[in-house]
Amino acid sequence: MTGAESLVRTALDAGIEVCFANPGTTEMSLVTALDSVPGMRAVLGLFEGVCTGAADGYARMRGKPAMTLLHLGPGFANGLANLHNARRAHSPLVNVVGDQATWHLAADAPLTSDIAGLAAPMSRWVKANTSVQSLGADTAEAIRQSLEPPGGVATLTVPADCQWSDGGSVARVGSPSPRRAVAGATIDQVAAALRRRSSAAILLGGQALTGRGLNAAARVAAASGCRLLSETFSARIERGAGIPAVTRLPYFPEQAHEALAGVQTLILAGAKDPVSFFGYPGVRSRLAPEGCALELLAKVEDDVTSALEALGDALGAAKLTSIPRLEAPRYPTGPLTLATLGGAIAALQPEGAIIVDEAATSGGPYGSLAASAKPHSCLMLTGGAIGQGLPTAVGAAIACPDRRVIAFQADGSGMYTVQALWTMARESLDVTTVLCSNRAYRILQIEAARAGNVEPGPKLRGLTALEPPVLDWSALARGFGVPAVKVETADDLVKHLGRALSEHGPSLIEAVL
Ligand SMILES: Cc1ncc(C[n+]2csc(CCOP(=O)(O)OP(=O)(O)O)c2C)c(N)n1
Repeated sequence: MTGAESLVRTALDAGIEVCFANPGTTEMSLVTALDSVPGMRAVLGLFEGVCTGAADGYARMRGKPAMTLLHLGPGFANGLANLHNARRAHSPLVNVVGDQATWHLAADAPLTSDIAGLAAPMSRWVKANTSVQSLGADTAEAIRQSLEPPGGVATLTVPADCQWSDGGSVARVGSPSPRRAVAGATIDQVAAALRRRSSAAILLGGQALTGRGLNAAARVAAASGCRLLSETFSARIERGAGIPAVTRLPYFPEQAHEALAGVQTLILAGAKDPVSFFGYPGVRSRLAPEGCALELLAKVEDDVTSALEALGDALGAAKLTSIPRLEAPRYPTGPLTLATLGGAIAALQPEGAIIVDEAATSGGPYGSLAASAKPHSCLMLTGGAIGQGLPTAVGAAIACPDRRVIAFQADGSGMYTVQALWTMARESLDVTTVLCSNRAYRILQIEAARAGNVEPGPKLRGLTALEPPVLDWSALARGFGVPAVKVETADDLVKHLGRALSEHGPSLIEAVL
């Protein structure tokens, strides 16, 4: 068995089913092994950020890692921004990065670089494999490390000669540690705080945003009268009719302060003490009001859902009865605005849809309507590194082929990893992209205005406008093999979105705002 075959067999035995790849010469033995050892789906991404973002989306939906296969330092570096988002999402993910043959490293050939140095900031575990004999075991350890709660990015570099040489052996993946159970004393302490304080809120993150977590949190809220908030950017949140709704902590600090105003005790359940996305002059980093007491119920790596359930029991909470109604969908008509755009998606999204939300400033109204739409999962931009949406949609569609994916996508962000459209076409994925064409980096224009720059100069205007020339998204999508239309009214959006969602395969609707 070659080293490459030992790696693929070890991964297959551990349940890894997909490899998102953009290979080069130093990975060709691994590519060959993907044929000689059948069983793993190999998906080509035309930019490494597509591969890493897709692996992130896959992990968020399946709770287990996909593999990426990337080419040396430069190829790996192209995937870093989406690995940053994956790290913030606590997604289990295994990067396999080819390296020069062990004996060729010292020659310092042009593509040689410090891959471990590039990997460290975005990975929880990095190892350089150095022998064919240990490649199976190194692969198994990478997989185990990715699965250690709450999940994370593991990166293994594999020299070309360790891949092609004989002498490989399959290794078994050790069990990751279970999630830590929250101590009874902590549950009692938080229950006491909830009984004592009139104004408390629970900030939910990670596992707390699963259906089970949200139900448990809603019981706690019903019994104690506390408010429920979710972190601003969730890796995954279950939402819609029948699922308890929570208030998303707003992005801008003034609005976040408002959402938290009057909270005397903030309980953290799988979320961190919330901070402002950026520092602004005269604005504190922390968002909770001064003097607000913090209670840590569970860290993101803990068994957060069981802790919430135990908290409900400690408070004597009843079973959950009231759940949001499904409001009859009303199809918007008239001009295309953010409200009609959001209304069309909320009305038409099928049950069980996966919404990948990188709509940026175009997403606000939809966010408020989503709680009463059909139940769905929503994946958000966890690390703020834009260009996550389209790749994550690819990964989510491959993870869940029987669910419809809607990529709700801002135009500026979409351009970073636009090649993901080609993978959607190549793999015939059921992804409907609703592209919000506002032809600007609107958020940066808003930030400039907030900073007092109300009359932007030509450079600021030039660096935040995406026209001229206008990005012809319908033409771009068609160029990547994805059928596309351009719509300029709500009526046309409803018509084309309805049709796109009823057909198999990818499509893109360019919504001109
Ligand atoms: C990788 C990366 N590069 C640059 C930025 C800075 N940035 C944040 S938002 C943004 C523009 C977003 O524009 P768009 O996606 O069109 O959304 P809009 O603000 O127009 O709604 C940029 C360039 C970033 N966050 N991440």
